[in-house]
Amino acid sequence: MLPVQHLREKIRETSPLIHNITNMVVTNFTANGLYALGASPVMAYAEEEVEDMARAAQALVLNIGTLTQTEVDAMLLAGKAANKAGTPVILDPVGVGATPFRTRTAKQLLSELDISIVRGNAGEIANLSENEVEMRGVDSTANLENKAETAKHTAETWNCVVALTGETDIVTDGTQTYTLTNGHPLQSKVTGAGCLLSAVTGAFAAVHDSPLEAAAAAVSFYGIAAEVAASKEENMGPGHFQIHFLDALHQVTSEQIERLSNN
Ligand code: ATP
Ligand code: TZP
Ligand code: MG
Ligand code: MG
Repeated sequence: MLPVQHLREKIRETSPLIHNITNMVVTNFTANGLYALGASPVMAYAEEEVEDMARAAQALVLNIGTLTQTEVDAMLLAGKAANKAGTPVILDPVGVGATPFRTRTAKQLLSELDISIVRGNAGEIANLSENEVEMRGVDSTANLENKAETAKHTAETWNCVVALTGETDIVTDGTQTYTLTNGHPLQSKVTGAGCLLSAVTGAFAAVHDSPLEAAAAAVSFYGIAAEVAASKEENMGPGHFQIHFLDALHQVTSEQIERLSNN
């Protein structure tokens, strides 16, 4: 059994500081989602301060959704400071495969930094190893035959934990693999659902030594919160879902975690 409830409580008790260098689309949603979970978000991008902020944080989340070269330089500085401090670094390789700049940058971050966990959709994870999968902007169009093999291969290639998400979620370190099925289709109709999950994964990694268990517990908790949110109204659309989802990240009970968990 994954320690989902235990880690969620630990986040609420210790309120870990999560340093995000993320994209301009999801910044506010990410900060609100981390607050709802019980963590402390901070967004800091300037080269003059990213090393100090990364050293002060309990996790660093790098997200290349709207990257610029200046931001990439700051990510490298922050990542090296976090590595030196032993702070977990999470990468969301948004849109890898859509343009050469994104692919090159994600691979550079993975080569030069010690990344604990990569969280992405099927197309992004496939494009991080030798596969070339078509992307529609930041969305995956991949209909991969074997997502578990793809995730494992990327985990082995970069020596990290990989969380490949979608209708079914795969979390693996290349040796041990969790297949998780909580979640709701409305998550794919809200921008930032993946980006916030990467930040939430950072919060779980901040309070647990095993990146594999932390990532799997984060994905499980997040999917349960989505199901709780979607159950609040009949015929719910993406707008109301987004609000109910933030509430659920805050309000999901231990009884709901136990009852709804599909692991
Ligand atoms: P994309 O850009 O392809 O939407 P993403 O980076 O937003 O990808 P997702 O793979 O959509 O990330 O994952 C975000 C969350 O949404 C995960 O918790 C995942 O389990 C959930 N999710 C996405 N699609 C579905 C679905 N059809 N059914 C259930 N859960 C889903
Ligand atoms: N464009 C650049 S970043 C971004 C968009 C739409 C947000 C992507 O968020 P997610 O969580 O991958 O859906
Ligand atoms: Mg999405
Ligand atoms: Mg994404």
